Amino acid sequence: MWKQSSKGRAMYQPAITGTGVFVPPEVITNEELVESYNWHADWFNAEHAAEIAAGKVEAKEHSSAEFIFKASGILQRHVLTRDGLMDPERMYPHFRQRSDDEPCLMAEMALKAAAEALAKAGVAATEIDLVICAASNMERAYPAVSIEIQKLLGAKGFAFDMMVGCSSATVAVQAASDMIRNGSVRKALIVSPEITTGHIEWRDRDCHFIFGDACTAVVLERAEAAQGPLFLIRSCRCATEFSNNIRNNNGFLRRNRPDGMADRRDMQFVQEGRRVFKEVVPLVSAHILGHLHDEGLEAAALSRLWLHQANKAMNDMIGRRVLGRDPRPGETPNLLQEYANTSSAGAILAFDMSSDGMEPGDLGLICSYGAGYSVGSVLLERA
Ligand code: CO8
Repeated sequence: MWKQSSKGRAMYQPAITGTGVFVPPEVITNEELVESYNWHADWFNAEHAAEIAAGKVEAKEHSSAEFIFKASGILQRHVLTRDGLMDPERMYPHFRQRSDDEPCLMAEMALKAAAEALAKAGVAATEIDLVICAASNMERAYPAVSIEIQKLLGAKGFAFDMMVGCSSATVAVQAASDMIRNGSVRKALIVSPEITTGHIEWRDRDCHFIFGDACTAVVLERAEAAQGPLFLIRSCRCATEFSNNIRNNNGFLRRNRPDGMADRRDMQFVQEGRRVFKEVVPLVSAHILGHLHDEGLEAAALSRLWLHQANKAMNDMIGRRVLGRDPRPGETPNLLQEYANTSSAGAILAFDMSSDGMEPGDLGLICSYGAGYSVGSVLLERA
């Protein structure tokens, strides 16, 4: 399945031949989350009673499980550990110190998801010649987490890390599939280990409910090399447009700046949720329709729309705008109730868990969106 490019070089058809998911077993329900947050709010208000009375510090209001489900569609989230983040005086997870000779936490998650994706594809890790670790945050600056994963797998070729917020996995699919199409890479592995619990602000009721931890893995290769069922990658589209509405100021210059090492709110995830909602829905809907238009397709041609799992109301609106009607059950899979927003892993999680029943020739589209702003869509054909 290859053809000549206009310059006479071979071009190959890229395909997704395996996906894998690792979801940590520990769960926090909305009720448990709200109970621990409300303890924290009461403890905070008591600790700062004098400043609150003097109008110098704002008192914290209680969170509510009903609000969380109504505003987001989330009922629970999976987390690497509940240890620490349910402690009202701490409110962030406790991870044990690892030596530099042990796999880092992101690599450990990635290996679990990768094992499943490689097994489904029937590909040995030693056949992989590109590893991309695509996630919204990295555990360290260098050496690249992807290179550690490459070594632990025994993969060949090269590896790099990629950070494009919640769109990291789809931007990585575009990069890897273009390399496969051009022949510079034969088999690629994309992993998205998202430790969202490490950089969300659990002490802020506006966002404490949004995220959960998960890792996804995707194997891409030439369609002609596939050992089993596959999805042809018809095309990819990525777009970015700068916005401060989802931001995290933590970074390597932190200690160099005044108050840089203080416990500052902007060192964790910060967002203008309402504005994100209002601005991203039209951006993503137009992006998907533009992608389909460029492919000469109507939305009716899609049998599945695997959207980023950020907010149920947001995805219902995007589904309606793209399809021009209410999505039918299962057409825009929703996993938010169980997993919450798992950042860049979310859309791949939806694809992995909800692609059954598609027949050869059926089309589906993965679309993720988020910080940046960023949006990435991948048009797939069941083969
Ligand atoms: N309990 C009770 N009341 C609450 C709570 C709570 N937990 N939180 C807020 N309220 C209150 C507010 O204070 C407000 O009160 P008032 O009316 O008195 O001011 C009222 O409820 C309504 O608040 P909002 O207007 O904020 O409520 P919304 O209906 O807009 O819902 C959402 C809030 C759910 C955040 C919604 O706006 C949303 O989903 N927006 C889009 C968010 C989104 O998609 N963001 C993308 C982020 S993902 C991404 O890009 C990845 C980034 C990197 C990953 C980071 C990992 C940690």
